[in-house]
Amino acid sequence: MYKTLLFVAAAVAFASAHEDVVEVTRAIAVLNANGISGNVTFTREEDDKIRIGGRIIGMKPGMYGFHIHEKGDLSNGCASALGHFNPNGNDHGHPHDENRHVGDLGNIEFDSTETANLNFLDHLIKLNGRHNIIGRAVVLHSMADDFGRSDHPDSKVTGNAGGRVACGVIGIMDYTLPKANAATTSSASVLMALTFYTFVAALM
Ligand SMILES: *[C@@H]1O[C@H](CO)[C@@H](O)[C@H](O)[C@H]1NC(C)=O
Ligand SMILES: [Cu+2]
Ligand SMILES: [Zn+2]
Repeated sequence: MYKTLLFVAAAVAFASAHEDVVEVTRAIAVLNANGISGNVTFTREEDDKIRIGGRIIGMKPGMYGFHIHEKGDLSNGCASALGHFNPNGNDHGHPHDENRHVGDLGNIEFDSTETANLNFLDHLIKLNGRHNIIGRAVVLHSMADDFGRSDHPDSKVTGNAGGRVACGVIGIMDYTLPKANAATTSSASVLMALTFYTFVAALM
């Protein structure tokens, strides 16, 4: 009983503290380099999946590797974005693989008008938390991603997708703010929990 009460008090305190966080619901990256231009949006949908949308123009018809790279640092062009975003130390893979980098979004296809219309879901990238892609970079490559399935030495690291032809930093577009009084609420809850703890402990 005593342990249950303590747990409830702690849970209440935690839930209130947890509210005190900005929740990003939509993000955008703008690409503009080497005659390639476009906008890529990332929208949070049901089940916390992310819908990738937008349009990129300027590549010859074909499939090209498309990833989230670790950093939003473009101070030395797309190179300083470093490698694929891989917080779990996995191998490079196909977006549907269990073993993949979080940043592995596979290939995007450019049609005969040199346009790629993006509209697909990913279950691993997120706009908040451990798999958060905000502040990192989207990178478009010069070749198709082989999903880690070829004999090329780079296959399991980069998908052997070639050079980086365009990149953009992923920024916040839409978000929900925590309630203005959330900080007060959460410290009040912690205080309540502590008082409660002392009270219950005194009864033991
Ligand atoms: C990207 O968005 C801007 C602003 O809405 C728009 O003018 C531009 O045409 C878009 N680019 C592409 C390739 O859709
Ligand atoms: Cu890449
Ligand atoms: Zn990868």
